[in-house]
Amino acid sequence: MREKRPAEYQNGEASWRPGAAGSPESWFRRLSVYRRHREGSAFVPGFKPGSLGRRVAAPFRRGPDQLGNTMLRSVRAFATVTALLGSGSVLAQGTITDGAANFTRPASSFDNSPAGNFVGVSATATQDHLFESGWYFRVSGDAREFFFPVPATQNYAGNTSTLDWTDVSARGLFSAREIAVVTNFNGPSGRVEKTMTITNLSQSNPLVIDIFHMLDFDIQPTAGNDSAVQISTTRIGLTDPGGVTGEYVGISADAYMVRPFGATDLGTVLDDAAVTNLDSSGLPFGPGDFTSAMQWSNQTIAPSGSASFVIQFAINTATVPVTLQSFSVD
Ligand SMILES: [Ca+2]
Ligand SMILES: [Ca+2]
Ligand SMILES: [Ca+2]
Repeated sequence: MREKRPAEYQNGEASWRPGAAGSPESWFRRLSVYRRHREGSAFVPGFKPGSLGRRVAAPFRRGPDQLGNTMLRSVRAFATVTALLGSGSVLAQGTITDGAANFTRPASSFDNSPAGNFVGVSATATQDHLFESGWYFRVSGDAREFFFPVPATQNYAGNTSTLDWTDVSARGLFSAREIAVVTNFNGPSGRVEKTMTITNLSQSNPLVIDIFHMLDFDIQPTAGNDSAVQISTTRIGLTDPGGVTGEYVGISADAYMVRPFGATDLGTVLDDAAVTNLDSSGLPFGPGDFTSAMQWSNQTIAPSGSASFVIQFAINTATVPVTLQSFSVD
């Protein structure tokens, strides 16, 4: 249930202040959020897409000439978003299921607002406790991070999805495979584990890369009142006043960061034009609208070698504090 945004816009006026309006990245991100609200608006009593649409669209009425070159990318993106808004259909990438628990990647799962749904894991089975969940990377020398684009192939079978990128972002540097598994537990409760394996396409040069995973939990029934604490180094526990709990762990990650949803949240800083390094700050958090990310820093992958990075997120059950090595080289 996408109750987050209506509350966000009511109590989050600070994030809409004029001073924040100059960032094309933040505007595009808000447009993406808006798009998904449109996708889910039928399920959000009281949501008023019209008023929000005017607010979001306002800076674009000034036109690209006044906004500078950096705005052009967002204007193009806006055209894409507008096309999606007009399509009237919501294409899902796929769903994996185990008993009542299921994890879905909606249409916009491989962009700068990587949507995800995680339902069937709380007493109200329709409650969706996940807003966004996605991977980002920064190759050594890059001036910023990048999200993983739509995979070359996607397979969803039972409780497991397998995504393959034969050449991530067509840079000729590395391929990738993500395997995600959803596990149902009693309670109800459930957990998703994602393993991202990066393979260096060069037979002669090491690949030095930073890997990020971003997670925006919206613990229901209300998104904007989540609290979070540090359980262990890169393992985070969340609570909602209604009783639902969450956990997020980056196994053997080097750092985490937690920030409230808004102009400096993790989805925004991992998509802006600057290098971002997580500094394990932001906990304890809340109550507020939680966003978070994990970082594996400066990973060196040998020529033709591979390395794997693992995250888990869970609702109403624990993540498994895996002690297995997350890094391996073939
Ligand atoms: Ca909450
Ligand atoms: Ca950044
Ligand atoms: Ca959140």
